[in-house]
Amino acid sequence: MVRATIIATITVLITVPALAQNLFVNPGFDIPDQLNGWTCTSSDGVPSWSPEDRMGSPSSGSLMHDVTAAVNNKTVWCWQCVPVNELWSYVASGWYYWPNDPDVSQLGSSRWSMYYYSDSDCTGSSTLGANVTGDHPMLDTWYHLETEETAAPTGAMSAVIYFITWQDIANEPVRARMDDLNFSTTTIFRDGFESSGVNVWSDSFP
Ligand SMILES: [Ca+2]
Repeated sequence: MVRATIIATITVLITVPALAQNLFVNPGFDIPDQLNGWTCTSSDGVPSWSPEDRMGSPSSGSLMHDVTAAVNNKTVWCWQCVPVNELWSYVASGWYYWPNDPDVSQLGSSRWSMYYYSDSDCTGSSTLGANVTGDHPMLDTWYHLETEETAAPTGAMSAVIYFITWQDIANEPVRARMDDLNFSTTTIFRDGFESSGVNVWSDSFP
């Protein structure tokens, strides 16, 4: 009986992964009529809060981008600057939705992009982390999009993650919503020995 309990406990420990902390502020757009925590561009369209939540929650909403440019390949994007640790690995992800709306052409794409910075306020030298582009073969459908996992370079202290809605063709406006955005580390132990030292490790047993 004891052995069975121990085996059951071990099984639970193995099959329940630790949830990585989401480093974004307001990642699910829970505050009505607000884009708290997010900074957005508006030169080629309008970013706004939408009451339509991905899971249909009446107490949450989503981020909406309307791109209405008179030239090809224009965007509206929103981003956050978040702290990172050098040599830790990170991944950005989120959900996007292109509505079937006669007012828009929907010829475009959703794109996530992240950059690492050498200073804590997302200034200094920058390094591209990852880019990823999502298609929307069906309208009125939520799709999940995730960047590849990348390691913050030596000296990195912060990162910017851009959530971009891209309009392909001039005067063919597009509209997309985003929700449940995430940026988190995939590193459990600091320093996977990519650096030349082992300073962050201890050799004493507690
Ligand atoms: Ca939401």
